[in-house]
This record gives sequence, structure tokens and C-alpha cells, in this order.
Amino acid sequence: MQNRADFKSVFRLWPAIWLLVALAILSLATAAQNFVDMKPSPQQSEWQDLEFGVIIHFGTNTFLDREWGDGKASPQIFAPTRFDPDQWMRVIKAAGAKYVVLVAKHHDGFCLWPTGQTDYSVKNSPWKQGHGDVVRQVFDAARKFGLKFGIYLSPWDRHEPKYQNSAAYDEYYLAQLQELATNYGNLVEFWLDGAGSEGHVYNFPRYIENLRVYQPNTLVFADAALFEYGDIRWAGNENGNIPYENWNVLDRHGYLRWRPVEADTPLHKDHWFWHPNDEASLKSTAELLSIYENSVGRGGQLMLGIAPDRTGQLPEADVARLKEFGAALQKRYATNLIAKEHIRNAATEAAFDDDPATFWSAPAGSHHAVLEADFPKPVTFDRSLVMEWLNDGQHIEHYRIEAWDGKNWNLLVEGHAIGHKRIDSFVPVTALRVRLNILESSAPAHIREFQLFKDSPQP
Ligand code: FUL
Repeated sequence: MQNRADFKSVFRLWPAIWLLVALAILSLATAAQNFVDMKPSPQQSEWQDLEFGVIIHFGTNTFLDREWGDGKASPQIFAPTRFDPDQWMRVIKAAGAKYVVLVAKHHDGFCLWPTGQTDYSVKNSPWKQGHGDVVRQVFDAARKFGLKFGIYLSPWDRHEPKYQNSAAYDEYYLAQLQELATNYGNLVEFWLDGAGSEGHVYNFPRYIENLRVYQPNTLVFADAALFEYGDIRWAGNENGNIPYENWNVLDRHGYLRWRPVEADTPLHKDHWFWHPNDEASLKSTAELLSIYENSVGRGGQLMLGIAPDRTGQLPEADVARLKEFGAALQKRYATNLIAKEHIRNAATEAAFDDDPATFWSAPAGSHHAVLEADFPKPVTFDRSLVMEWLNDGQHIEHYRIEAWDGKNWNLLVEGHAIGHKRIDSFVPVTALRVRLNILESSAPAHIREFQLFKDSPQP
């Protein structure tokens, strides 16, 4: 009898059980990720504000006129005579970069710090009688000059015999990573390079889990194809051009994630390491400016490769070019004509104040909005710069920049993604009114800055 009563009460519960099942299905459906809901982590936002970094290649290749060492070079050849990372940092700052990534170990396996895992390192070089530590000195110099510091540790290793055995090599790599993550200081970025590794199986999840134990704020750079959960993605080429449109959220096998892009490109065409008599490959200032506009100006990050020579300093020609590039950048973006000339209007001031820390917001619930700047006298300009405030996600999907000619709004620029920063250039226009016409945004637009520039001085 008892059993029968239990059965009845279960029977009476069926509607409730069905309701619970339906709710569970519904909540699964609503939990599906959506591009609009994806936001950057605070570390990613901070990193995106850095905009421009450098990656430094220096090692046995520098002394052998090589790009990819075979791992057989003697550590004895690593003998810089006037090693001076302060000189690097001075130039890096003059160029306008905000962070430095050091290649601590390239594909040849030679380690620039006195690792306990192999003898193939600075320990066995004549430099400082084997008592030097390039990573330490570069870390200290970066800190001294107020630059953030990161590490590149090549997974592909052409020297280490354990590389032939995936599991043994994982232990080796993990131990080296732990040394780098614990012996220096905060790492802003960790570069995972997939080059040369085709066919090798790495335990990337373990690498990253371990790294995050010691460096929870480090952002991991990797080709999005390597694994799903990188924090920064590769642009897919090494020419410094980020394909437009550039969206920060990327879907990998149904796994949506905020994944800003970094475009790495060397200062010398195709050369990451220093080579003798290589002045011809030095990129011109005009090329560097266009690289900047095709990377930072497309909402991504620029990672410029620089290479000290055999003395351990950046060569004179590179120093001059980097300084020239920094000066040209400063000059081009020195005079924001909106900030300088516009008629003040409290409602829109936050977008026109030359201060990216403040932002204007489109009305709550809007998917279309207009942000207009008016001038008391005509202003001539040929370049616009717009920054979206991304902490709440990347919202703008279609925009136009238009100038008023007294009768009509004329189209200067039409685009889709804006993101962290969008730079557009056009033939010079003279106008009393200009507007950013946001035609579609998935949620209310937030604009940190709307700026205008003119390449040559105002008439
Ligand atoms: C590539 C490497 O193969 C190059 O040598 C260089 O280090 C560059 C930054 O990444 O994948």
C-alpha cells in the first residue's frame, strides 16, 4: 500500500517535473553565447590602450647572419661587446611604443637567461664570463623606462634532444616557463609562436594553466588556430596589415571570446634578427606610418620587430629610423582640430575633449545616433580618428563621417567596425560642421574620442 501511495504522489508531480525540464532547456538556450555579450577583461582593455609594442630578437642568429638557427651553433659565438638595453629602451620610447616583448628563446633553443634546464644558454657564452642574464637586464631596463615587459618562449626547439618526445619536452618547456614566470616580475604578454611546430603535439592547456598560476594577469598571444582560449590573436600575416573589418570577438568552434588582434612585423623587411649590410631592407618612415594606420588605425595592436646588432646595441640607422617614425607619428596626430576648434557643448564634450578616459554615450536603448561637432569658422581636415569605448563590448556596426556644405551632409567615410581606434583619411575638406553618423550599433554606442587632423598646417 505504501508503494502505491508513493507512486501516486510521483504521478501528481509530473506537471512540476515537466516544468523543470522545460525551464532547464530554456536556460540552456538562453545561455548560448552571443557576440554582443562578449566583453574584454580589464587586462585586455588595459593592453589595448597600449596600442604599440616592440618585439626584440637577439641571440646566436645575430652572430651567424641567420633567421632560423638550426640549434647547432656553439654558445661561444654569443659575445656582444657593448650590450646596453638602456639604449634600446630610449629608442623604443622615442618611437612611441609602450611595451616590449623579448624573445627569451628562439627556434634554435639558445636561452638568453641562465636556465637550469639546459646548458645551451648564456651560461656557456663568453659574455660576462657566463654570468650574464639578458632577460634580467632587459626586464630591469624596461621597468626603468616605464615600459611593460613580456616574453616570447619558442615552443619549437631545434636544439633540445627532449623535443623528440612530446611528454618529455612538455616538462622541459613547463620548467622553463616557470623560471621566466617566477624569477623576474609581471609579464604583460606571453607570446606563443606556432612556427615550425607542425606535427608536434604540445600540452598547451598545461602550459597556460601553469603560466596563469604565477602570472594571472598575463595575456597569452597565439594564432587562434592553436587553441581556443588565447587572449590575443595573431593578425594572420607578418606585414603589419590587419584586415578590415576587424571585430574583437572571434568564434572558435562555438567558443566565443574577446580576442583583440596584434600585428607583428619587423622594422627590416622579412628580417627579425640583425644582419650585416642590411640597410636596404629598413622600412621607410612612410611605410611605417602606413603600417601604423593599417594596424592601430584598424582597431588592433602594432608589434614592431627590432634587432640589436653584434655589439648588443640597436644600429645607428635603425635608431634614426625609429626616432623619425616616432616624430612623424607625433606630428601627424599632434593637433586634434575638433578639440581645438569646436564650439563647446556639454552634451558631447566627452568625445571632443582629447581625453580618451572620458566618453560620450548614445541614448539608452538606441541603435542609431549622431555625434556632431560645430566650428565657429571653417576647418580644413583630411583624416579622422574615432575610438569606441569597449568595456561594454564592441557595438558599432555601420558608420559614416559626413561634412555639412551648407545644404547637404556629404559622405567622407563609410565603414563598419570601429573598435579601439579607427583612422580614416580622405581628400581635404573644409567645413563648419562634421558628424559621426552611427547608422547601426548592436547596443548604445560609446565614443571615447572623435578627432580630426590635417596633414599639413591649416591654410
Ligand atoms: C615567427 C618566427 O618564425 C620568426 O622567426 C619571428 O620570431 C616571428 C616573430 O615569429 O613565427
